[in-house]
Amino acid sequence: MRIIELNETSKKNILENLLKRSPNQYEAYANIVDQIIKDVRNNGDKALFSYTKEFDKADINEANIKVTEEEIKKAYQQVDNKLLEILRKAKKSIEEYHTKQKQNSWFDASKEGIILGQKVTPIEKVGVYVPGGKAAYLSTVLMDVIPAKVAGVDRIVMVTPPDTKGEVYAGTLVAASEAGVTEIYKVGGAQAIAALAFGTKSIPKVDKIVGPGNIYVALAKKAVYGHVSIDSIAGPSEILILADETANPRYVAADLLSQAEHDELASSILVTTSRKLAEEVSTEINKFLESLSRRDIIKKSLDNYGYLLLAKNMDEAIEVTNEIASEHLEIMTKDPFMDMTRIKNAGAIFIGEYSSEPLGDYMAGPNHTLPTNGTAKFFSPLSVDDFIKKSSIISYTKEALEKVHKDIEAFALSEGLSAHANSIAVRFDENYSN
Ligand code: HSO
Ligand code: ZN
Repeated sequence: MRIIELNETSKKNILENLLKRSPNQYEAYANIVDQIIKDVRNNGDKALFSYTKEFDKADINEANIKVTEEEIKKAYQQVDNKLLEILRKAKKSIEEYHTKQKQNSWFDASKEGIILGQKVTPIEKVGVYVPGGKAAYLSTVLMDVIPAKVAGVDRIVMVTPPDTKGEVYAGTLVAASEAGVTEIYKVGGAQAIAALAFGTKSIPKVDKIVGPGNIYVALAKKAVYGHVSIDSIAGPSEILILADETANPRYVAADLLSQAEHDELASSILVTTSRKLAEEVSTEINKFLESLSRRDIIKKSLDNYGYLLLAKNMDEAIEVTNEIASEHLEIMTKDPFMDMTRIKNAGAIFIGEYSSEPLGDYMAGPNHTLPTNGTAKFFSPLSVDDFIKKSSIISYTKEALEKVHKDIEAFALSEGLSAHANSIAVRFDENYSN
């Protein structure tokens, strides 16, 4: 893997190159996606079934679109018991972590005659998109559904594309069922997103759509935003490891490779103050590489978006780490907790040499749906917050309103809004008609 010394030019080039991986680069597909959305919006199920025939080569109709209890039972028979146990263990820790995120409504009556507050309400209906077949990560099914359940979402509607026989991958059905989903439809792609956003005879309209998908799904989510809410648009996986001379090069190499295997567009970056570490990591990567089953994908991803970056000192290393704003950040330095306090931008931060990234993908409990492509500068991990909304609460007594009524009236009149002023004044036997 290439070792690059950090300076203004190399930094600029790397940041530019990394942005090429963003789903924002695929606007060219937006026309096709818009057309599919319009068609499903106008023609409902008819369009939905016909796209499913065209793209998934499956015969789906009103009678077989919804996954039945028998299909779920059959799926359980196909899934290994050991895997089921692991799914249950993961579910437990994801549930525990997300339960801590729950926010309560609050009411504040500290001022005379005034009650102010915030009422927290779960979103009523949520759609969860799950990619088809082997592309479906069972861990992601848990990560998308469990926070919605913890938030108290009433109705979770899952969609996933069928195979050519009109069947859904057994693992997806089992993971969904373990997470508590009972309503699953066999549709995928932009057409499924359109159906969730606008509703068809078979598919209920939801309030928010979450879950990763291919570029058509990502663009469709973007296009229906505003009609419904969406989670963030997930780009390819990323890992950045911040390490000094104390880091174990084998661990660093293995962790860089772990994310590179996701996708040819995945990005794996080491930022280090130690040239020796960078060189050893490069050697270790070559040693591991040949034995890994997805080496072809890994090689492409490392060639395109893999870097071993040499910083002059820890200040520079942390500065570039914050600029890249990686989805995953591992810190393997002398004092990783201290260095963590200087990190401003990262989706998830893994501290110390026994906190390798896949721990967070599967078992630790925090969500693995994280901001990518530098969006950790302004987005957060998927959480219970994504599945709630808040209403403000305001209650004044007559005495409390009396103390401020003149001010409000004057404020309203300064904006030329006499009906606003009047709605306050009328309560004190005055009125504004101008
Ligand atoms: N690392 C991925 C999530 C995942 N990894 C699922 C394995 N399975 C998110 O960036
Ligand atoms: Zn992963």
